[in-house]
Amino acid sequence: MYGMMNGTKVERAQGQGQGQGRCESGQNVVTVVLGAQWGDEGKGKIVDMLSLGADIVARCQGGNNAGHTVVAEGKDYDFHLLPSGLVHKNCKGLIGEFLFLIPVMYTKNLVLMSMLKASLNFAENCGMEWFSWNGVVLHLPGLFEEIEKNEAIGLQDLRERLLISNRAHLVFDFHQMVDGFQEKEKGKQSLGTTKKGIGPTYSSKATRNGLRIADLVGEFQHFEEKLRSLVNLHKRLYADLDIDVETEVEKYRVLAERIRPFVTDSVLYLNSALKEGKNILIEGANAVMLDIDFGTYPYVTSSNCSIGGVITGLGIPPRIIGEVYGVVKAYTTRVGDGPFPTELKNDIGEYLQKKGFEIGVTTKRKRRCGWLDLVVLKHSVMVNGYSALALTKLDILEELEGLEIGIRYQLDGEEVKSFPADSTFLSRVEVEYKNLPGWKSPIGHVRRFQDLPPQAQDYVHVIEDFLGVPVKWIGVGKGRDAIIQVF
Ligand code: 2SA
Ligand code: GDP
Ligand code: MG
Repeated sequence: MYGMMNGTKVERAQGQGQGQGRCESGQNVVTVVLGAQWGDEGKGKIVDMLSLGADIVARCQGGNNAGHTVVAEGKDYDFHLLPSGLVHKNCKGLIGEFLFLIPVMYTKNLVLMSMLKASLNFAENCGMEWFSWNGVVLHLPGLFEEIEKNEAIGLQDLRERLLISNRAHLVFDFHQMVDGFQEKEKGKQSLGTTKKGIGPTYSSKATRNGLRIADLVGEFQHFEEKLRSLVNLHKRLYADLDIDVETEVEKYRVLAERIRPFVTDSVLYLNSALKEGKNILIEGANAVMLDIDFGTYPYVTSSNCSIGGVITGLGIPPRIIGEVYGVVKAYTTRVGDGPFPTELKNDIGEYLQKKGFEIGVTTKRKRRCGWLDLVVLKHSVMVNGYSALALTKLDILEELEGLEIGIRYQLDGEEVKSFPADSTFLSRVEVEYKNLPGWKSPIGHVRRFQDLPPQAQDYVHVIEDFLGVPVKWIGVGKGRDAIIQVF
């Protein structure tokens, strides 16, 4: 099965993108899941699904600005620092059986949802570990809060599976306050950040004033000196900053002991795990259009949310990366400020927001909504080189009469050939659309591509043909099983 793009066949080959595999040297490869638009594409759901075949699920960048949802076992989980894969519970007694089952599934290319469901009992008993890697910025009070919240709703053994990189940077409460101040100072030019202190923490990292987990669990006196100096630096910059440094020092004296058991050298750990044949799944946070280099700067977050961030945020060699899955929402959303060429400030935008329940998982802000933008996605494909796509939330379009897909930008009558680096320029472009008919029938129950209405199939083909990348999964509902595996 294939589509065409500039004469290029978009093969949907059996075996392509089957999750974990092996590179030429026989070593296991790492599977990566990345957001292909402005975030909230449904990465959490896809990571949850793929983590059935993973021993390790890791985050490599961002902080608790991210919000990933998993709907499973009748519960809605939201993760911010914890990777979404950990809904699958730990029971060390069954690791052997689980590791045996996965290679059998892969060699026979039978990673169909029915098989996955049949193996659920094993997967739910896997010994999966999860990590916050060096590229992540950690607000430790937020991390423990998140762990406790998830323990309270039944997620077991979280602490036994937790590992933290000694190179991860710490987000302090004053970073979060500064985030708020900076937004206020910007006034009308504000970025609409989550105010989780992400930008100020990455700033401290880049100016080499930041404090890392290694500092915290090292000689506490050295940590205290560095913390006092970082506080003073921020107080000099922001006169209104109200920090009781003595309380902060004592708070971190306690947190140092709480976090110590989980700290590891991630480079050594991950490379050893790969040699031992462990399957590693990386959950990207945020998305390519929020990437500090390739996104709609300055309306971006402060990490590399594209493929580069996986390497710098993990400490693994690039050739070990296997499949790179891009998660694409069937329309576009953006939360926060910044240009959004296909935004719909009308009834259809409102319909998408309501029907799609487009509300920020971290801040509860309404997400802005618009048509699918293939210009954005073309840029995203070039940056990340996806092996296949997961197209989510196709069900949200099911009531619409007619659909539009952005296929070209124009400015002053001229075609814009590359994705604009200048956000002012981007805010002025006009979008050329391809019109498609809607299918006007529910698709939430559909589990095979051929059972989708022909108009919905066409919608998927247009995307594949334009981008030259096959769509491997189609989301038709928020639940774990509401997905079509196309090949
Ligand atoms: P920040 O806080 O410095 O990273 O904000 C900078 C920009 O990045 C956007 N951003 C996000 N966009 C989509 N989803 C995110 N996570 C939450 C979610 C967002 C929420 O899952 O819904 O709850 O509001 C996320 N995190 C950061 C942000 O809106 C700024 O435009
Ligand atoms: P992430 O940040 O990419 O993990 O995405 P979020 O969790 O922030 O937002 C995605 C939202 O869409 C969540 O509420 C999911 O439960 C929901 N979702 C994911 N896939 C689908 C789908 O295929 N259909 C529907 N209706 N909802 C979905
Ligand atoms: Mg999100």
